[in-house]
Amino acid sequence: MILELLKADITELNVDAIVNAANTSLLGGGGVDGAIHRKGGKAILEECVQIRNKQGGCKTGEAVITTAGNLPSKYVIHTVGPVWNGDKEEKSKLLADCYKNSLNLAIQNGIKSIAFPNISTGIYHFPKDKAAEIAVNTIKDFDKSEKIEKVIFVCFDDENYKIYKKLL
Ligand code: AR6
Repeated sequence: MILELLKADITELNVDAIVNAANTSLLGGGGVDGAIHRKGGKAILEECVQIRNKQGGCKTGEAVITTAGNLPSKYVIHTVGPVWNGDKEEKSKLLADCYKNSLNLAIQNGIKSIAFPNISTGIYHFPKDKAAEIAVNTIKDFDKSEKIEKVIFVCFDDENYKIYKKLL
């Protein structure tokens, strides 16, 4: 598994799957979620609504998959990061679950290249250095890593980019 670091807008990447930092409603929001739905168009939202009707949204730490509408990637994997408050251990575990469950879903769908945003580090206020450590360690320790060819960490802001550059 190749690990790559990019400072970019994740909606512009031509990879098998981009990951969305969604919320439990799956109905869109601000940040990267807003950008993905805006650029991807209504096909993504329609599939999210179907998933909601079937299973009632997506729990924190879990992941669901849709096609990518008008985006250059083939799929969007929507995962829900934890809101940072209080229980650090519980929130850290949930953030690691986001990365693991997204990778497992990727493997189930034959995805070879996947791009992650810095889940929970925007509106959900997870400390950026701690989140980056969890992201990198979880990906490095992933037990089925031979099934994925490339993981791209996509940073949007300078602070995250600097943190990841140091870690990687
Ligand atoms: N490409 C890549 N990264 C981006 C982009 C982009 N186009 N836009 C923002 N980021 P956030 P969260 C980065 O707030 O903290 C939504 O309303 C951003 O700099 O998008 O998990 C959802 O619906 C930050 O580092 O997600 C939820 O309600 C990272 O993406 C809530 O926000 C994550 O920031 C989720 O909050």
